[in-house]
Amino acid sequence: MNIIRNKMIDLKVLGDGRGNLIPIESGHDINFDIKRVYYLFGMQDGVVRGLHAHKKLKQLLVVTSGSCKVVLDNGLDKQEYVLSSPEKGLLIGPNTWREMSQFSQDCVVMVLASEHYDEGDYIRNYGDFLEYIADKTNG
Ligand code: T46
Repeated sequence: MNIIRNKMIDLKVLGDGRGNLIPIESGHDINFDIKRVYYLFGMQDGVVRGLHAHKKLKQLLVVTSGSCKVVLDNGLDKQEYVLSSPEKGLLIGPNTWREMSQFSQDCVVMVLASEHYDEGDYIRNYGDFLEYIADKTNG
């Protein structure tokens, strides 16, 4: 059902005596075209973000500073990830409920997205998400 599998990927680090550089290119490092970039920062203690799924959107999350926890849920199973390195990216496909929490004070989450912003692509109610998945699974 997911066009891309949710998974953590290693990003290619180019480094020299001046520091590090990580390029992320469509078609090379990720298998979708990047139409939008946004980033999350300034999260307070105890905050939970996400709590929604997307019908079509594919994304790569990179925590460029600090750390946070991400729980991904396909309606059957949940998988927990700790993002704490700018050298890792979490690929999230469509039809995946996500919850982000435990943000460190210095956390910055950069997101590369396959589509422009479209509120119509969001499923923001968990019950609706489970129904949506059940409908897809049953044909
Ligand atoms: C996701 C996680 C990781 C826009 O106007 N344009 C945008 O490109 C985005 C992403 C959001 N917005 C508006 C919509 C809301 O009024 O900004 C506000 C906050 O968005 P939201 O509550 O959806 O933020 P998060 O952190 O819960 O979720 C965001 C993305 O929306 C979502 O796609 O996967 O980050």
